[in-house]
Parts: sequence; structure tokens; C-alpha cells
Amino acid sequence: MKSLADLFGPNPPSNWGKWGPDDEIGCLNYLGPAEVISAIAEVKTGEVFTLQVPMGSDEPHGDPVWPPRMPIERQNTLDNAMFDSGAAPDLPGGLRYVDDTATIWLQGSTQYDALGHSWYDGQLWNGYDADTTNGAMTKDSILPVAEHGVVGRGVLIDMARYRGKKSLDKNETFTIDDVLAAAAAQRTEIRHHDIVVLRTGFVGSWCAAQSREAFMADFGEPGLVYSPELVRWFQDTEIVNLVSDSSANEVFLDPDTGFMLPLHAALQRNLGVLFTEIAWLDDLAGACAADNRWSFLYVAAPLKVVHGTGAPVNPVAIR
Ligand code: UVW
Repeated sequence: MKSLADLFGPNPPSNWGKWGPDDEIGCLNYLGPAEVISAIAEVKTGEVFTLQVPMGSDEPHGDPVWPPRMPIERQNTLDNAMFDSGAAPDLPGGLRYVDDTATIWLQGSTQYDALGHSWYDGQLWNGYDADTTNGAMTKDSILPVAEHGVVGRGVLIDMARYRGKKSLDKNETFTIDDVLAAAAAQRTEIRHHDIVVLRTGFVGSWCAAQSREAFMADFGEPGLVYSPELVRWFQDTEIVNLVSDSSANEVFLDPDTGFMLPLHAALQRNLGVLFTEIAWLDDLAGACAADNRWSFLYVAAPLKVVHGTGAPVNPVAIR
């Protein structure tokens, strides 16, 4: 087997064209006013959980970021010392302020991937030419997703808890059957048009590490593995968004083929499922486990970065 196309076989599950030839938001089309209204009914206690990891952590573990990418570099351009030294001129009336700039990898924190973020065989989600990524994405960027926003019913499946662990091990895998078994064990119903939130504990274990270097020394993420059944399930269940606390939402190298990120190809590129990665899920999972209630109102809007390949986001889960 040489390529993803070989792995998927002829006529793999696809949603291309389902929402017209100009679509750039894929399964986000499943979320409309009816889904918003019914998701609001998931709010019972009013607890609010923010799901972004901090950007620019001062802790020894640093920011959880996929290794080739780097954490945010933020620097002050103006602060009190500059006013005191005369480097910044006094303002009429004496008001002072602090300012800063940042260099960020748009995929370098908790983030939404643009639907065109990954592809194979020269075409992005909905059939756009891969050359539309050159220089700046002109199709399938994060902008249309950001303009729509993501509001719906979130459902958390805690794979780590299901396996009796604080966190799955590095490179530990699980299948769609495991996800469904974990949901059944939690007595959690996954519904059509849900936002599926998978907790592996990976980001939690990164944030508990003694140092960034120590954690990255034998870097490897736990994650979901590709199967044709998994792809059919996502298509049939019309899942809008896959959220997880790893940087890829899947195990990095498929254990059977050695291919890199086949779920990006099968779900993001072929079905138009949105991916949210590096989410902070431990606090939300703790609350869900405490009262055995695993569904919530999920609200997220990535930043409106024109031509962005993705964008940072601070999703909010309201229980
Ligand atoms: C890659 O790792 C290429 O992408 P992502 O950040 O979506 O996992």
C-alpha cells in the first residue's frame, strides 16, 4: 500500500458537494438554530469551563505544542519602565498604558484547523485545488468557520478514565469501538450533529511534566486510529466537530500502515469534519464525572484570520 488513496479504496466516504460547490465549512452546516436551541437545554447547573491551554506559559513544562511548531513569543512594546526612563513620551493628563506584540503559530495552541489545512492527491475539502494554499489560502481557510462560529451539543468521552488511567500512555491507541464502549460505560448518548470531545489526558500530563524537554524527549501522542468503520460512523452520525486534548486528534502514525494522520485525510478533507486540537479537558471531565453528566452546550469561535490555516480558540463548555 503506497498512499492514502490506496488505504481508502475506491469511492471512500465523502461529503464533497453536499452543501454545494462553493462550500468551505463542511459539517458546520449541520449546526443551525434548531441545534443551538436544543444544545441550550443541556445547561443544568450553569458551570462554565474554558478549554484553551494558556499561551506563553511561564511554567517549566511550557506550552503544549506539536514539536515542529513553537509556542507564542510575546514581548512588550511599551510599559511603565519605558515611561519612567523617558523612552515613551508622557501623555497629556498622565495616562500610561502597556502594549505588546506576539509571534504565534496559528496552529500552536488550542486551535481550530481550517478545512483545507491537510489534503492528499492535490485537492482540499470539497475539491478545491491544493494550489489555492500557495502563498495564502484562498479556499477552505479558517475565516468562513470563524465567521459562522460553532455552537451545539458537546459530548465528552473520557478514554483515559474508561481505561482506568489519569492519562493514556504515549502512542497508546484506541478505536471507534473503544469510543462507543466508553460512551456506553458513561451512559452517554452521542447524537446526530454532536461535537465529540475526546479526552486522552495527554495535555494534562504535558502540563504536569517537570520540563518541556523531559516531556518531549520521547514525544508520542495517544490517539484514535483510522478504520473504514470509524469514517462511516462519523459520516452516518453527522458529527460536526472532533475536539481532543492531543495536538493531532489521532495517533500520529497509523499503526497498520505507518501513514501520517490518515484521519485528517478521511475526516477533515473528505467529510468536512472540523478539528479542534490541544484542548484543556481535565477540569470539564472532572465535573462531568462528578455528576455523571457528559453533555453540555459547546460554544467556540476561532479568530477571524484572513487566509489562516487555522486559528487559536478558547472554546467554552457550559453545563
Ligand atoms: C499537523 O500536525 C500536520 O496538523 P495538526 O496540527 O492538525 O495535527
